[in-house]
Amino acid sequence: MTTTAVISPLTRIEGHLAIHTDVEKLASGDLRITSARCEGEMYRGFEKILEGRDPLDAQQITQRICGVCPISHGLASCQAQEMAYGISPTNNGRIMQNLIFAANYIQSHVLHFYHLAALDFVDIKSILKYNGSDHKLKSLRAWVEGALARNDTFAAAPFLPRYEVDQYVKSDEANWGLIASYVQALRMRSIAHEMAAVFGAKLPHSTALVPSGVTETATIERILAYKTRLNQLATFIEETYIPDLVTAAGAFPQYWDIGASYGNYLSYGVFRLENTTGEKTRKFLPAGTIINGQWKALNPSQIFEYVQNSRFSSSSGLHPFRGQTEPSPSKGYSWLKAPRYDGNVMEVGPLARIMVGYHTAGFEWIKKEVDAVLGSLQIPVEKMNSVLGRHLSRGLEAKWIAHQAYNWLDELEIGGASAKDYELPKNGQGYGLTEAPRGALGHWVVIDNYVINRYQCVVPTTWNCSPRDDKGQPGAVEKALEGTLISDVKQPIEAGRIVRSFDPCLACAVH
Ligand code: NFE
Ligand code: MG
Repeated sequence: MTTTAVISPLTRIEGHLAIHTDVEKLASGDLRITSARCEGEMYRGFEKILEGRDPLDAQQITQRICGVCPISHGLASCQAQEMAYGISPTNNGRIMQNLIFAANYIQSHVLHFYHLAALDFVDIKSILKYNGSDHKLKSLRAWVEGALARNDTFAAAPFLPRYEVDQYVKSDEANWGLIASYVQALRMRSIAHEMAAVFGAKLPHSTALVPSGVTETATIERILAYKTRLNQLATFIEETYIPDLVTAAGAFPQYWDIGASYGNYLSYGVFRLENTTGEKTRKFLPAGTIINGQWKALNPSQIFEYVQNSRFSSSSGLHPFRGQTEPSPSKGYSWLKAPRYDGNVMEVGPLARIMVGYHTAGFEWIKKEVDAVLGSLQIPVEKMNSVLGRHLSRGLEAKWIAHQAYNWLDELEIGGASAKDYELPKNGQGYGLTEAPRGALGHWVVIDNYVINRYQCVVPTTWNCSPRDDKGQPGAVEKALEGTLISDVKQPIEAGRIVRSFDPCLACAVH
């Protein structure tokens, strides 16, 4: 017997995503997802908005694609323009860009674990049983009680589980600890935003990012303002985030075996360590691809976007330098295009960065770090291709980036040049490749007669949540859902956990 399970909207992500699955009942009585379709439910049109505008508007306008990862879009745009203008960043400009980006990364990873994904695992209703003396938890309990007494489920959300299933952390003490971290994480995110604003002027959408660097200068006061906040975040990551991650992994060990996708990974590399632009630039986390278990260098000419199953009438299979964005609402099943690398479906994101780094020559430190953690958990590296592997990757990255940010602060030269002067060319083209917190992000710009002629963004969640391509290959999330056993078609929490492990941002994906 075949039936369907639908999650629409999929909450606790950014943007509008629906998940449609076909489910079969096995002879054993188990329910199993046989196929899945990810539907990006809205169109935004940033690529069209940019056409005809001054190229220097792009790093400001594209930041508005998303309030969670604006710095990624701003920096991808700056790098695309650097290539088009034939310029490179200054030393201080590049380092301050890294510091702003590091803060945005930490904010995003903390957001995802605590405020988006954790409620798939934590029994948030246990707050109603709280009998301890922590004043924050007591006031939270009173707030939820009040909302429930008024029958105001809107106010009580997100402190009510969407699904009434017996699949949450069992111990009240463990739940209360995780809920306390949830509350603390809100404060940590605001500290991360302040930290980004030290060199970025404001957050979420930084006004300071420009091709070749930033508009702020490095002063002792700013370095100290950044460092005091970094100290708090680094402590939170080490003493709260990573231990909570280990607690969650220990409570749900089956999720090392659930949610595997193709095992093909793409990373553009992130945090420039030298003053150049392009795929050869040395970075803190490296660029590369893994296809069928084989590491290969990144070749950006292998990126194409397909639209046979997407709501676009554009030609299918175009490289982003020739990309088109022609909406066609009655066609296909998603507002996402389907990016492919040399025809392959690729997973992007923290897991992809870590698996690429794990196999990249010269980055043995990544392998050593990952092996040490997996050794302590007694998990083989093959199981990283899973729900828990994705969560662990995010936590590890947050730790590494926080540590590295101290080095960048030390490298800043007080009062050094933050950016360069340059002439805008009449014609030109360029691309900027970076890694947003959610994965590989590229912007491609073509300039004609001083204005943007074409602008294409290929975004992390467009890779992960893509619909089927012209060959019928399911996207990475669609593939990860196939074969999953679920306990209830009306409450498919298992599917929600898989999709959220990718940290989707549909606002970005449809751009
Ligand atoms: Ni809107 Fe973004 C990140 C980008 S995701 S969050 O990270 O680019 O698709
Ligand atoms: Mg696009």
